[in-house]
Amino acid sequence: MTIGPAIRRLIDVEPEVADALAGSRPVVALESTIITHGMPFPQNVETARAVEAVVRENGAVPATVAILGGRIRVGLSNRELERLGETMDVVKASGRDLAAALARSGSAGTTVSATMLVAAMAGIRVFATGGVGGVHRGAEETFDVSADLTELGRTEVAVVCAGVKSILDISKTLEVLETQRVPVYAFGSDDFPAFYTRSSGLKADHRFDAVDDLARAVGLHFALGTGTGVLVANPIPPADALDPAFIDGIIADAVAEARKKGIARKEVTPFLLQRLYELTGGTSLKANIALVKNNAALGARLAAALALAGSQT
Ligand code: PSU
Ligand code: MN
Repeated sequence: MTIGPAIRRLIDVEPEVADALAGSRPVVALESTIITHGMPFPQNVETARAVEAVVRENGAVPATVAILGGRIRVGLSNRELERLGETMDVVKASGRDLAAALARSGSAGTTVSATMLVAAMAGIRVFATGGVGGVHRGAEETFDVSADLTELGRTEVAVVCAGVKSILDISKTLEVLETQRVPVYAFGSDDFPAFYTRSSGLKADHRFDAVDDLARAVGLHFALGTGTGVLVANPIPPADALDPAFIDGIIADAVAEARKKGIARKEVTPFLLQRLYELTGGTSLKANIALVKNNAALGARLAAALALAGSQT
């Protein structure tokens, strides 16, 4: 994708973020569907702020992406984060919804797919979140495959996540990433993590134990001009991980309920996330907050290592 002045005119980049980018200093993009549809108020706003603070503590500038009042925004103020988190009925925008949200002068939380797209337009290479979308269970019937995977297959951004939740079919998700030529790098583990737990029981393609080594691989992936993103899978810290039997049972119940109710398309993931929160009595939320912060720290360290490597070449 060529990012010309016409596209830049549609994006408002916060001055601090713009300065950092102009000076090739580390910036980490953050998504906002996690705020609007991924967590309840007020923990969503508290987490969004805490995550920005973690990015700063680890040496990078945070750039939360959202659509506010018909403008694509890269970097939000505290007040704007709060308004986004407390407003009910904000739209969930994946990449394909961006133009319609702008045309209606609306506001929207951006998913991983939309945030990757905007990050690439703004020149941001690293993006941290909790979990990415993937291939849903039963996709052989429903065809429900998240646009996040398609985006990873065509947009050069490294997405740091804690793997994917087993609300998804993790094995099929890894198959689609392989098909799309998206490398999966696990940090400090041989296994691909399953969000609430450190292992999905499936291996990641590559393991890196040091941030510098991870940054080398990510930097080379982009230098090769392969045109695809990178999925960095960072397992939840051991102290915050949930018991697999406990969470898997609850996930199975939530998935069955969604199926029974005929929930489809973009409603599926928000429905499941909400039910997990309710059925675990908030335990899932605590784990979720811990792993997002952990990913924000790794994202910032990765962005810093990439910026340093860039300044030495
Ligand atoms: N998975 C999570 N938490 C989230 C999401 C997914 O554990 O908040 C959000 C992200 O914004 C992701 C989106 O990009 O849901 C995927 O939605 P869908 O499955 O409809 O593509
Ligand atoms: Mn879907």
